Amino acid sequence: MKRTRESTRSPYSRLPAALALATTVTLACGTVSAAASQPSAPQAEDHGADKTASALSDVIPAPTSVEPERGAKFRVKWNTGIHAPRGNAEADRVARYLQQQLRPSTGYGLLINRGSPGRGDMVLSLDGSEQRLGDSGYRMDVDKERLTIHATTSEGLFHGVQTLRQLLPAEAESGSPRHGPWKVPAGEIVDKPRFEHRSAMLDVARHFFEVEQVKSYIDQIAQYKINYLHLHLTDDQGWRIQIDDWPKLTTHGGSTEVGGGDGGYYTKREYAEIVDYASTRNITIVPEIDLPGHTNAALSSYAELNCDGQAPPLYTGIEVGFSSLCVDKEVTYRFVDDVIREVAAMTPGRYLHIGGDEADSTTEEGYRHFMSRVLPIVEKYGKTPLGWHEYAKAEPSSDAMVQYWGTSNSNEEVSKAAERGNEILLSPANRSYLDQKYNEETELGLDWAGPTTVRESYDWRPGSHMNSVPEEAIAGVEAPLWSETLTTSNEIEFMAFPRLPAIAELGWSPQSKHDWSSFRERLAGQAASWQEQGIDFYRSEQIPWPED
Ligand code: NGO
Repeated sequence: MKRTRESTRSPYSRLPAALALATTVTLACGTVSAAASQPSAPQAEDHGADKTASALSDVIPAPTSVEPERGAKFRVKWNTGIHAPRGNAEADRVARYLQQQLRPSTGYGLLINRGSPGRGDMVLSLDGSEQRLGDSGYRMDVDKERLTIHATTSEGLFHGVQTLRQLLPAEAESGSPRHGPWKVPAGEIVDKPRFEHRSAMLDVARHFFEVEQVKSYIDQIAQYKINYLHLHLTDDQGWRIQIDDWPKLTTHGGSTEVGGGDGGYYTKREYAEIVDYASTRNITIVPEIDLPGHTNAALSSYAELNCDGQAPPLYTGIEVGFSSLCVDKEVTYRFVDDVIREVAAMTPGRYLHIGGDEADSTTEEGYRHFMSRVLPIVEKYGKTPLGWHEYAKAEPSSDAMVQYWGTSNSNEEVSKAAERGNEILLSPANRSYLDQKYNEETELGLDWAGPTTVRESYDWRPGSHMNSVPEEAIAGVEAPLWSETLTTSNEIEFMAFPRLPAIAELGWSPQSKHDWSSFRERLAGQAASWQEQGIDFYRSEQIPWPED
């Protein structure tokens, strides 16, 4: 990440010096304003060598179908416009997003027009001709004259724009003026997701991350067509979301983190800012309030929530399973009702995650009783429950979603839940947990389910991963990033890249495109773009990275 605290203990290399220098270069004709509102002068055009590294198929996640054409490439030029359909605010937003992405590096105005598309324009089209693509798919047509992204919704357009970003030279991702030419290979891409639910998770409870850090992660995951960000907002070490009816949750319960740092929390305004920002990146936030275990921060804030009426001290270690709300006290359900009501009111998305994992200090009977009271509360406030797979034993109603986080390929409760009609979200810890070390030498991360190499995170099949859970029951995949050992954005990036794109591909691309040897090549092709974006990543030996 470019703008946040630097890690002092990360074992990975920084940007190569040459690259860091290159980001300060200005164009030969002088500095081009990144905020240009008029097309730049023609002399800003760069007629240098064609740096387009990519072929039309060099995209992650792998598109459903790619048909390259031999013809001349499309070229973004000083007078290229972005054509958006008239009278569609959402499509306009995507057009502005594309403009903002490419202005700083190209220095071009990339003006938005809503009349008839001009020659040489980038066209965003919602012409309704692509019903087969569903709400999320797109078709991209590229020839010398024009680049068109067709979709049925702005979501599809947004996905097409992510593909376009990967097809341009990596320098297009720079935050400062760079030399073109800005070419895109000719041909056609037809693309739509395999699974509806493609999620990342960030644990802001073990270590707190500021709003800007969360936004930065949102930007990073959106480029791989992730459409949900699950925020793990509460745990033993911290309560991170303002609840008006129970203010000490944050003033006391949010005041520390693992290792004893200052912690922090999101005010409702800040949280709304995250939700809104995510929505402009086609990402829905799924808030998690982990219950009834993982609640020491709440128990420490309010003595009455404890069975013995004694508030425990705040906790800054990394053990799990020792805390539980008092399932026999009525105040517990008033508390949960208030919290869920307030969190539901802050959540435009469908799902509210109620945790349910590792409730080792709650009896089996107490757990079922607790869930039987809490699940209807979630529904009362208009949300669909989502929970870690342990909560399946409480038999949530059939529209609830169950998140599998185990390391084996079978789980009876999960199979039964699928039979009852629950959708299953897959985040197998030994495959998709981004907090697991890459190998024994990795300084950051945990290793209870790993270590997990890039190949291991890619080489599994979501459709048949769980015995007796058919593909039809799989909602999608999630890549959780727990933060016991992570304190900076650089560290988040180092654990997420390159494994997050692996999970993103499993969620988006058809099984027929699942191919490790192709994936590792395409992943290597992303490195230059990550460097331009300031993303720190792990240089796994399994990937043929280009030489610096
Ligand atoms: C487990 C545990 C979390 C840990 C994580 C670390 C789940 C669902 N509960 O996953 O509390 O942070 O592992 O990898």
